[in-house]
Amino acid sequence: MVYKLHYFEGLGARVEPARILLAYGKIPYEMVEIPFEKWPEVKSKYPNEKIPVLELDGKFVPQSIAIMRYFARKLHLLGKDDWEMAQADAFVYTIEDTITALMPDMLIRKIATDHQRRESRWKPLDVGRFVRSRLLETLRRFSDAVYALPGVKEYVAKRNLKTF
Ligand SMILES: N[C@@H](CCC(=O)N[C@@H](CS)C(=O)NCC(=O)O)C(=O)O
Repeated sequence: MVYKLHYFEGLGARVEPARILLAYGKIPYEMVEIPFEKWPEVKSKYPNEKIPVLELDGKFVPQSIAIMRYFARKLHLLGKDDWEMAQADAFVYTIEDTITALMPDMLIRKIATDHQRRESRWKPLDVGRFVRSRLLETLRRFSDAVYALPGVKEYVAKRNLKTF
């Protein structure tokens, strides 16, 4: 049994935390990388027609946060008590809000149908507001600390993923 992570090719905000957890835990896995142009052909095989998806023994788990929490639980990183867990959850949902706000419309342009593009809830990004926010500083401190962890440091150093 080997875990498989399904996602687009490249450095994706919704899959990278799972890869970092896998690197930290030294958990073996395979990437199933889907080229953008193949996505319309394969999307219906995924439970929510979205990726990332975690596969184990032919079974699928969608939703990036469910996937991250699965590995965080295995690695005892969910928090030592209810309060710490709530704090970790607050952090996760803040990051999720940020990803949603920052999701580049480039991705939409690459994979969406005309109809999806018209219906898209993606709005032009207020980059200035994000850059000035305290959140950015907190995220920077957090990512510096995570990137310095054993396992993660080595993974990040040899990571060679193109950005979308
Ligand atoms: N809430 C989901 C969102 C997943 C999602 O929107 N994935 C995008 C890529 S980041 C996707 O699959 N887009 C293709 C599509 O909507 O057809 C999660 O966190 O996994």
